[in-house]
Amino acid sequence: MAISNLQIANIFTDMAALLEIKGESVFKVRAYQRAANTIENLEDSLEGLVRAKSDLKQISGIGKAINDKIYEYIETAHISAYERLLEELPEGVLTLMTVPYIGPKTAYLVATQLGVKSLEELEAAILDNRLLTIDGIGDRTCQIIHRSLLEMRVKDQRTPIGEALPIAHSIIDQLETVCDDIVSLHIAGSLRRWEETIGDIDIIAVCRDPKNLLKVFTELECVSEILVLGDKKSSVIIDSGIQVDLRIADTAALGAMVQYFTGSQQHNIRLRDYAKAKGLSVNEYGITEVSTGIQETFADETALYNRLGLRYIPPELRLGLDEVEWAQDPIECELITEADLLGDLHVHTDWSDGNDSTEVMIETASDLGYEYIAITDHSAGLGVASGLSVDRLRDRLLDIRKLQDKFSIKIFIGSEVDIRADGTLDYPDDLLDELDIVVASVHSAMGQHSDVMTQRLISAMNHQAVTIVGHLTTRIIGQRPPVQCDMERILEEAKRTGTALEINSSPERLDLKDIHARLARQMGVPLVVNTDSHDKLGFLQRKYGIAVARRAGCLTNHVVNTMSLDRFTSYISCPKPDRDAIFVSYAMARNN
Ligand code: DGT
Ligand code: CA
Ligand code: CA
Ligand code: ZN
Repeated sequence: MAISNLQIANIFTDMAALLEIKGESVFKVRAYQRAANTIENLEDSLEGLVRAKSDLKQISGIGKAINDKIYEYIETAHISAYERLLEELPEGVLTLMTVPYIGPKTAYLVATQLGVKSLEELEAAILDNRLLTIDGIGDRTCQIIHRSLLEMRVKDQRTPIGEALPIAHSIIDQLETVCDDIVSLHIAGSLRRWEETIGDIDIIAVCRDPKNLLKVFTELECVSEILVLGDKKSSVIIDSGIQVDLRIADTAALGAMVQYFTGSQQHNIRLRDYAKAKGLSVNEYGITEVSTGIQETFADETALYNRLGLRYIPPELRLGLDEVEWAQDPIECELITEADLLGDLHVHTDWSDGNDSTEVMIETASDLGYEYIAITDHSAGLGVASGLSVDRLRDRLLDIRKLQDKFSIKIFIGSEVDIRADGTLDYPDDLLDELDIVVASVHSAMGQHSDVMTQRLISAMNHQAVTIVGHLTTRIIGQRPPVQCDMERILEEAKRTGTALEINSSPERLDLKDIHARLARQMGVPLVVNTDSHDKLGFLQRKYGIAVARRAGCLTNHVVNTMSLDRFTSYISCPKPDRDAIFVSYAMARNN
């Protein structure tokens, strides 16, 4: 069986946690965290590299000790140091650490003092208040841990889009390889709508030999269970546990088929109600005039929407909200696209927890055609690996200023600064003043009460130096719940203080999420679509952030980093509360 990079990365992540519990040096712990991070983002397979006898120490973030352990694992399927660590520590520690808000220290205490070894035992300890006897766990934390436990139970049923989309593309590639008769393949369902999680993957095919396609689909190597093998549809479960449905359509009627199976169900209901009022009835085969019973078919979706007197509705908007009204507006308005972005304002390098050098990150942004980029490594605060101390950031400013001579893309000097638990920032004001861009984010004390968290975020937004609030709710989809806060108040304050809010494109975050981004857009809050890239491939994730912006109904001009360099420079040079006026005039000029 092939050994995946992720398997190895997970072992090093565990080792870092176990070493931390044992009280090993921060240096050593970070070395393992860094190695795990590097490996997760590595393009080449470690197994392949080891089989080719490559020196893994050439990879930045991998030293001798890690190199040897990777060789050991691939050659023997064991890492003895890891197994020794597991033996030394009480049973259950690693299981407990899968619960959000339970870190290594807490896991150790819970396992040793309460003898808790499983998630069921953890729940029992919560219910009879034993968990409260652990140092550092109060009522509030206990409630949050309980909520996380309940969320973990429902979690595994839906797949985050960041996992589902590459899988769908890989299945499409495989089908095209094994079947010559395919005319076209189309993604439908929630995946086409860019929902943040996907129940099952829906694919629609036009094929000269449908029977054969439906059969070879069930014979793909990744298929672990066949649910249906029919004439018009097959359904399978693949090895990652996801269901995939493949349906056959006719070319002439493809439009109605794709429209129907793209959904959402609520959108389809709205559309049918709207059609009914015009004496028409819509189904997956076409549109029928009720009075005559005559059915028309449509080769594409645009023709179908147009027949109803509507403009084409992008799948991202098919939420069953106001999109049918939107599509009646005679004024064309194009949703934002990836090509509209002219800069990225949240980027990490190997100076903090990124994996690529500053130059590589700048080059990549430049190749994307960006006019500007902000380098925003972490501040030194608690909770973030290898943030920059005040002195190191000062050195860094000089460094980056020098780099500017080599590039035509404008490099903004910035930082992702921790918003501390009390709402203050993690660098002194005079240093913050020297930065062009400050992304302020929460990385610690995420379990605060809603009132405290709301006030914490508002304090940060009131700081003159804060350009953007990053990944506002800190959620990790399916793993860490969002912080509790009063979103409407925060949006009002963002508008009032002239602070932009980030749509973080990382598919495990998507933060702000679609409905909050929509509310922000409606309230006139400036938005920014950032990738939060930790390596050069990270920039490709902008497609997920753009999808959130599109689902929020954003046009180009609702998003600040679509401004030209000149306009953006005047935007950030302006004292904060006045920035809103610049944004409003930009947003009013639709699609200029
Ligand atoms: P998922 O898979 O839970 O992430 O969400 P969808 O939207 O992909 O749902 P799925 O796979 O059950 O069906 C795909 C689309 O087909 C759905 O968005 C709308 C349409 N559809 C399926 N079943 C029904 C139905 O019973 N009624 C209506 N109106 N539409 C349906
Ligand atoms: Ca689906
Ligand atoms: Ca389905
Ligand atoms: Zn962050």
